[in-house]
Amino acid sequence: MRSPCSSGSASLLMQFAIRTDPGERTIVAPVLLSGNEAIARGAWEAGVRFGSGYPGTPSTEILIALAKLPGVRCEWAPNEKVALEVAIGAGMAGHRSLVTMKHVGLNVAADPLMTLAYTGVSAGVVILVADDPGMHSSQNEQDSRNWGPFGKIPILEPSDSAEALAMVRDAFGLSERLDMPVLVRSTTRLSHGKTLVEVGERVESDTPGYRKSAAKWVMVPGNARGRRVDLEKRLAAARAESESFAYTVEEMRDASLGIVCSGVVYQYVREALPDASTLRIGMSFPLPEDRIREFAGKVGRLVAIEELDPYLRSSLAAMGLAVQVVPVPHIGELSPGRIADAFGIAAPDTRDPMDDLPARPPMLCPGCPHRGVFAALRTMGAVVQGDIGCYALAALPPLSAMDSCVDMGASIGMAHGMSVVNASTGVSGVPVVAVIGDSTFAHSGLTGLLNAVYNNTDTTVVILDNRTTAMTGHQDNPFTGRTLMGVPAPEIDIEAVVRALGVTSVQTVNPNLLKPTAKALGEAVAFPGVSVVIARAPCALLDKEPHDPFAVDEDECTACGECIRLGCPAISRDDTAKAVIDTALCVGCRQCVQVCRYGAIVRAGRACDIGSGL
Ligand SMILES: Cc1ncc(C[n+]2csc(CCOP(=O)(O)OP(=O)(O)O)c2C)c(N)n1
Repeated sequence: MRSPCSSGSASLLMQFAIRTDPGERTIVAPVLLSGNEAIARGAWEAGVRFGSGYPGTPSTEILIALAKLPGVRCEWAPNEKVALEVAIGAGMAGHRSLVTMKHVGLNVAADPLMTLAYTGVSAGVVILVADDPGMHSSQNEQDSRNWGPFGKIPILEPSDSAEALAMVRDAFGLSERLDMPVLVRSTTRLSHGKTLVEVGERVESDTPGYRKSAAKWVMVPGNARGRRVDLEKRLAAARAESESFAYTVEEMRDASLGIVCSGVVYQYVREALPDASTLRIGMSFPLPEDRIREFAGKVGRLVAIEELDPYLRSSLAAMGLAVQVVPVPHIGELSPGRIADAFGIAAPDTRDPMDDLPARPPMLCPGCPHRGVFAALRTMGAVVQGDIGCYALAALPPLSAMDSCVDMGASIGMAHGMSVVNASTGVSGVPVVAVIGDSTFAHSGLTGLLNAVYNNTDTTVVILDNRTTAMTGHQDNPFTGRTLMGVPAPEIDIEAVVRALGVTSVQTVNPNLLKPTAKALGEAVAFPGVSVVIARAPCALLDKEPHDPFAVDEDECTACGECIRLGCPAISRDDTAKAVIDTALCVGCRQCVQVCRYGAIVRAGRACDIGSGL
């Protein structure tokens, strides 16, 4: 497998797939696809006509790729719960539907998910959930296989791009046969790694449209009890499907060691333990217990190797099998080297080339408009309840201007909770401020704001409106005025939304202008009640206009470090501790110009002139 990388375009996916040979026959050549591209292709080949999701690494590219394929409508939903509900409705109306999200997104979608197992589906509904072992870009790591037994939902786990395509393609038929949603679990390496894939043709599905059935769709207690019993029958059918599932593959080699594994871990096992026999599980819920017993009967030592939770090991032990415990880590991402270490054998050459690179802590980009807000909040000494987005980087030095980051939307609730306590314990003078991005506000900030207004505290909310969902790669959201299909959409007015939620103190500022931003924040925290500041300036990466860079006039620089404290990657110190600006990185946002009390930051051309004595 290649190391994680961003995916290519879906149109390439179409072009490379089909070509003509010298005899003018159409042939389908293998193509190199990322797991995410293969998932999109598999859904498309299954005749999927609707896709919905919310961005989240490592799942984001799936829906972007699917949206570029013909005959499919794809939508970004404001959050994962809505995405799933929309897909349930589309499936109910007869369109095969794919829903995509990252692992934490499934927590948000858990409410409809848990009842969807009861109702079942009409046209197939497949939920693609991408886990992030090792937390490359997540606030926690979760093993989504646990949703299988918890939610009583079949789970498929592809081990490379080819299987991802085939399993997703087949998952829709499985969903319809079982009358159940099907969950496909990916992980970062599968989603972003690339392997060869044989693509096929699209087969239009002919699932019927909506048929009224209150007993199936109206989950009031009287009906839900009946569906709960019925669910057991459907689970029994799922167990039978698991036993004959084509993507559960036994490979007998040296029978002294038998490894049960699933997903991308299979690739690591093959590399680390090439002689071991393997049982690669394609459907990890319900497990193919007969096939596992059969495999266990053929091997000496039986070991389960898996990423994150001991899901397989516990299941095998619960089946009464003598599964041995090998200390493979259950925290973080696995690798062939980590598996070899756990078995006490010399690792193949599996050193990660990244190990030799110097650490490069993530930072807000040069010219990021979020920086101006955090510079002001730090000066105010505010307690800043943070949220999830690029702006979480403001928690790192030198800005160090964020006090929490828990989950999407948490900032407003946490700020309100702290304000409740501060008011009752008489703590005053320390402003409590929530900061939340535009996409995150749409995702789950609205209800937190409604709560703060309803329960009335002195809470200030800063909405960092950079006109995009930047952290996951610039996806549109309800406030940007464009859909995932690239067509104009109503541009929802944040000010109007905030006022409609009952906020009377609403200001909009350009956060690149530091003084007006600080003034607005000062007024907002002094306001009795809930106040909102909308800090609006486009993400620096979206601004394609060339801007003249700035440079430091070394004669004027006093090495005070004020500009350094902005945490701009373009600014560093020279060996005399004076500031220097890398003009190749500087985008000319002027934030540093505004904090320099000595007028030492000037247009790059002028600094050169001064430096050369002209
Ligand atoms: C429940 C959940 N869904 C998705 C994500 C992935 N994710 C992290 S931040 C973010 C949105 C960031 O956009 P925004 O709030 O506008 O801030 P920006 O990055 O643009 O500053 C997303 C989609 C997540 N961490 N948790």
